[in-house]
Amino acid sequence: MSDLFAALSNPRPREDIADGAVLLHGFFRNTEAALIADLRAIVQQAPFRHMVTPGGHTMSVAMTNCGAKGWVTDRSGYRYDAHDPDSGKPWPAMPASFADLAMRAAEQGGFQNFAPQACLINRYRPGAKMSLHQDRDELDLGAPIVSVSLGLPATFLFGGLQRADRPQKFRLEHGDIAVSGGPARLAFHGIAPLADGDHPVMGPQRINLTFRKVQ
Ligand code: MD6
Ligand code: FE
Repeated sequence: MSDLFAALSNPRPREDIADGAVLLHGFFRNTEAALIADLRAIVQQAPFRHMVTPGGHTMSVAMTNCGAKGWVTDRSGYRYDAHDPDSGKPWPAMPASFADLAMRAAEQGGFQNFAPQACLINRYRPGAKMSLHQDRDELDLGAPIVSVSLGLPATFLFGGLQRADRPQKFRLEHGDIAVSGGPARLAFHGIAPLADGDHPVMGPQRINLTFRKVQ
């Protein structure tokens, strides 16, 4: 499908959600097959696992990574690490299909030359959620975060710079990309518990890819 046709067949291709944050609905529709094939290969090398927070809670979201650095959490804290702690091996390389998509989406969000070093891959089964948080483990907060949704729809909670700011709700569907940077880079955000369902392409799950410049 051409980008033009995708745009014409999508009633709301672009949704500005905050100063510095935009949702690009249906953005990856024409590159879906390569993206999913590359995702499967990554997960074979570095399987999903439920990590433990510094506070000792096992996360309901299962995670893995690709790229030069991967985000990890354990009892000692959050950090970026070049190695998968489960295997001791470097994380799988970031495929061109991932890096190209992230760069094109960042450009649409107003951020030129985005070169992500890390891609955190989140897997939600029904009931899994992501509590409100800020992404602040990256040294360069001038770079945006690009977030790609696959599979079951989710409710994205997008708040302000204070944890107590009441979040707004946005629907994220298969093919949607969020770009958040600038004044929105440190906004609190999360994902409401995933509803039951069976996605025609991805099955009973939601996968989210978040691309970051780490250093
Ligand atoms: C998710 N996303 O969509 C979780 N972080 O499953 C995030 O935590 C996130 O969507 C930073 C920027 C965009 C995001
Ligand atoms: Fe986040």
